[in-house]
Amino acid sequence: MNENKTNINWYPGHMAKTMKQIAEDLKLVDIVIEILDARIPISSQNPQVHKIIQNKKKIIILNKEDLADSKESQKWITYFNKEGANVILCNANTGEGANKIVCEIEKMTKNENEKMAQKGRIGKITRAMIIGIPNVGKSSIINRISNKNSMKVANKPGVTVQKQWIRLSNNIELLDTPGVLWPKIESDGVGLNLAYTGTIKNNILYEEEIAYSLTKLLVTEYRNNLITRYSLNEEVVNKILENTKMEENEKIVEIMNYIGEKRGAILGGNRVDLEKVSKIILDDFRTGKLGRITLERVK
Ligand SMILES: Nc1nc2c(ncn2[C@@H]2O[C@H](COP(=O)(O)OP(=O)(O)O)[C@@H](O)[C@H]2O)c(=O)[nH]1
Ligand SMILES: [Mg+2]
Repeated sequence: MNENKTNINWYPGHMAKTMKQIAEDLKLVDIVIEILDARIPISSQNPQVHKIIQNKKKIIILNKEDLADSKESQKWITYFNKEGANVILCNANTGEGANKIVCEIEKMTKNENEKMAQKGRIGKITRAMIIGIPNVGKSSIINRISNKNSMKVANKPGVTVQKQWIRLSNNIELLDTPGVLWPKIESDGVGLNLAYTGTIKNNILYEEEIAYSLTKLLVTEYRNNLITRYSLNEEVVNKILENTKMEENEKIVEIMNYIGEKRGAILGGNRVDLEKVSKIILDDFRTGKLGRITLERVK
């Protein structure tokens, strides 16, 4: 459970190796539990995941739901349901939602188990594994589950490499190591989403650029969250945004300056410390102090 968090360098050889490992683990399980970040469900999904898991039964966990906009999360649930996945909203920090995993697996396997029982085959163990890109909360969820169910089962016959299984119920077991997928930065938008959430440490973009883009987005989609968090005067904000003499980017910087003034992020000569403001905005977003925010919308 101590796989590298953020700084995995995904090079093709590493991807191939990961793919192979996950493919091997997949042979041992009936159900795949894919963890996504509820704030960025698409950007936090490895686009090759369908290829990797093929037609295994799938549960999608929208994790960090405490940080996401509830009404958008509901839309995402509908979206993934339409794709045929069972969806669970989860906050791995409190464990909320994690308890639904067992129920969901039971629902999914009920028919099959009943059919087997009719043929006299009872006691089949359903096995599941967790997959997802770094930082979406795979380890937190596994920890949550294993604290409650400390009974571990090891060394299945026929399994050469020793696998640790966490027993979730009489007939459900979870592989205790997750499959770590790589994030795929297919577009600037995806790269930014992964940077805002701190999912990837972005070496290409400066923190100020990330904070600038996030502020721009928040000004449009979550203006009240900014106003509330930094006690901004709504009229002042609107005046800046409606100022026809300013370029779009100047307006955003002006909003950041305003936030800096409010937060006392001031350098000598009364200049606003934009580096500090950027850190404040990003940190407040990532820790939920800016409220529940979903960056990716169902189209
Ligand atoms: N707010 C919030 N933070 C979470 C949640 N789940 C995980 N985290 C945090 O996200 C970070 C990455 O979690 P981790 O379980 O290590 O992710 P992994 O890399 O997928 O195993 C940690 O700082 C966790 O505390 C959640 O549901 N809500
Ligand atoms: Mg982990």
